[in-house]
This record gives sequence, structure tokens and C-alpha cells, in this order.
Amino acid sequence: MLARSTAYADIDLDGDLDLVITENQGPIHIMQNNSKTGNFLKILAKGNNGNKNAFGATIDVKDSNGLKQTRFVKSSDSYLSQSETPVTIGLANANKVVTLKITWPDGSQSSFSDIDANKFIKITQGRQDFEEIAMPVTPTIN
Ligand SMILES: [Ca+2]
Repeated sequence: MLARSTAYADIDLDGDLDLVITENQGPIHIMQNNSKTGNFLKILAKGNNGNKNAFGATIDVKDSNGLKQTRFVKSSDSYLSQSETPVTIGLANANKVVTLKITWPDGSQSSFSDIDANKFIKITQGRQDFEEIAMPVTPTIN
């Protein structure tokens, strides 16, 4: 297979990231993640000042196992593709995010603490709280 582009998204809305690969002169491949292991936190960052998707924001988390991770809100990863804009952070067996900091593209910051795992949250720039987004499918976490 000669692949052209790759994108990821939680296609089946179960909390894990699935993969879509396009092939030159060939079919589209959808690879559904059925691993059913590991906790996660999915974050939808909503910016202001004309950058509603918060592209360029940096998300730093520290989970209850002490692991620190950094993710970036970005528009794409691969040629001619668009992955989902929410950021999914894998937490393995950690049951919460102890600290979460977003550095917005304009340099301002938002900080939160003690967020339970396996949630989809929306953080809006300038607000001191976050909204929980209901997931239509129960996450398949063991
Ligand atoms: Ca999925």
C-alpha cells in the first residue's frame, strides 16, 4: 500500500482514537481502535479573538501517576488531511488529571486541577471553569 494521508479521530465515539488512511489510487482504510485499555481525557479548547479552534494552544497535563504530557491544538498532521480538533490524552491506569494548563496562542493561560479520567471537556479561553460534554457512547475502558 502506498498511503497518501493519515488522520485520526474518535470515529465511534468510545473514547479512543481511530485512524483513517487514504491510499494512492486505492480505497480508504479505517482502522478502528478496539484495544479497550487505558484511561483518557479528551479536551475541546475554544479560543477567542478570531481563533475559535484555538490552533496553536499548548496543553500541559500531569496525571495521578505523576506522568507529565504536552499536546498541541493543531489543524493537521498529514498531507491533505484533517484530524479532529479535540485533543485526546492517554492516561494509562491514572484515574485523574491532577493539573491541566492551557497556554493560549495569545500567551494567556488557564489552569484546572483534579479532573476525573474518561471525560470529554470543553475549555473556553477566559473562563475559570470547564463544561463536560456528554459522550454518546460509554467509553470502553477496563
Ligand atoms: Ca474510538
